[in-house]
Amino acid sequence: SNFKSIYLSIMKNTSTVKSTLLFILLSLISCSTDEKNKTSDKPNIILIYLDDLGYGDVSAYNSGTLQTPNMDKLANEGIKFTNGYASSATCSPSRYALLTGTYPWRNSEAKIITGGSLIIDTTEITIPKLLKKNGYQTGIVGKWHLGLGSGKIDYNTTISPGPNQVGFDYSHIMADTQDRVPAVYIENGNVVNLDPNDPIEVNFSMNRERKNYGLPTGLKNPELTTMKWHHGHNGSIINGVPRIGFMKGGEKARWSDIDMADYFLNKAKEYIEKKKEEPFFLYYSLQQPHVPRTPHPRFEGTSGMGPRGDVILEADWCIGELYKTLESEGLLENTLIILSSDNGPVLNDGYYDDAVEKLGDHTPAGVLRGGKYSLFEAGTKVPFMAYWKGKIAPNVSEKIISQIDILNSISKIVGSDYQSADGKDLSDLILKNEGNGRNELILEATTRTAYRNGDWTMIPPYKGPAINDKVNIELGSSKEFQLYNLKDDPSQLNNLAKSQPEKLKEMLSDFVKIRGKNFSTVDNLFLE
Ligand code: NG6
Ligand code: CA
Repeated sequence: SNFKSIYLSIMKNTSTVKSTLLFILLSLISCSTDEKNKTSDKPNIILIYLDDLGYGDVSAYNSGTLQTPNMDKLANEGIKFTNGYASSATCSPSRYALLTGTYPWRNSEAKIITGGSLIIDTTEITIPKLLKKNGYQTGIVGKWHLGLGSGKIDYNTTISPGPNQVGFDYSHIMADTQDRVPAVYIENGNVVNLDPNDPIEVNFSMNRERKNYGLPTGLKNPELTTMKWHHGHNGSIINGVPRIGFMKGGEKARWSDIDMADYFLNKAKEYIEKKKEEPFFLYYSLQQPHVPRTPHPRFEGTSGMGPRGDVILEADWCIGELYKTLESEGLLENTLIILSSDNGPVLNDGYYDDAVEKLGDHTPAGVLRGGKYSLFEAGTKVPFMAYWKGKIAPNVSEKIISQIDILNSISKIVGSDYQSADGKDLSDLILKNEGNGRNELILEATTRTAYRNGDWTMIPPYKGPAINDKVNIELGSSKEFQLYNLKDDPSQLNNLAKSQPEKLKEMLSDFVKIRGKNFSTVDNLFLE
């Protein structure tokens, strides 16, 4: 080869030739370090996103009864945020905000989806789209829940638009949630294992005559269920689990609930193994611990807390396996991992599954008030951590960070100029624990909004129940203004709205500046 002949000719040495050799060698070395630096400018990025995992469900956040060593490793050896927020207290709006860097209340369609259309406009900038423009391969494995198609979805053709139309080169998803039909996986728009002779039909209409539509239902045939429904979830029974909605056909395509964790993990691992040569972005979106909680038998009984605890341990194991894959592929030093959850915890979300009965001393929300669906802290304050071996030093940060900041931060990290209007570039905070977090943040829960600024949080008055009795969670709605100082009162027990009228006024006015005046269901707000 060329190298060999240069080498050999040089070996017939004179001292000038020797120094030339040295020069060539040095430039080769420096060139290869350049190459390396280049790749670490574009690290692989993995977003691990859990579904309904609470602030107190990770032992790094709440050293209690449930042990999550693999998530703890990322939190303790990376940066652990103790004021990290999902944008919303439910799934679809949070996921919309995560991928677009835009507040979900700006998009009237960003509400919990049940068989609905794609809520991201195909012209919107998303994390995968931005990364694709910057030379990344982009994949999603797991729960989507951002809608598919436009109008009625035909599951028997290639479904579009979906993840592949908003920036993902590769997608292997479940459409909405594990408790909704159709219980099938969809790869790049096509239902996996679909038999054309057994087409899938789905409907979610609660008015129609359900008794004879599709598979037996939880409503009519509760004796066929192995998991009992508590509220909602009385539609088609699949694998003994009654779901939201009704389904016909697609028998060979139906997923196995107990294998779902392994299934998605394997797809995620395969993706990494296939794409490792070039920078990749993987959105690994786990289904746990959302209902129905169906741990693989390997995890049954492992937490002593019933299926909810078991699937958290299962998810933690999956995260450990993913980590091992990165390690054995030699990718850890060049991979940024961000882990968070789409909203806070809930125990009974529609099935009798012992989540309440076997909870014991575990506190899924830690000391926080509320839970999923709530404007109180536990609705949106979630585990939030970033890990990059050799790059991010172990740190705990109390700075405020939101999932809408991930897009802007990633944009900066990969050298792009794009910044969404609502998000902040917090890349220095994430990578170096430097600089400030956010000062302020709008929080959302089922279309209601609240405002955090510094140590304070303000919830304007809302009509509607204070508690959702079915799930037994305080929603944060009250006819009174609420004002809390989170530093002194992280559990939001002392409403200071009456004793601190000046602070309330200031908070309200700052809130309205971002949110606009149309934010409350109570009309008699004394806005100036
Ligand atoms: C609710 C479901 C709940 C859960 C939620 C979505 C009923 C009564 N409740 O409508 O079980 O599926 O939607 O959760 O059907 S989320 O985490 O995806 O937002
Ligand atoms: Ca969720």
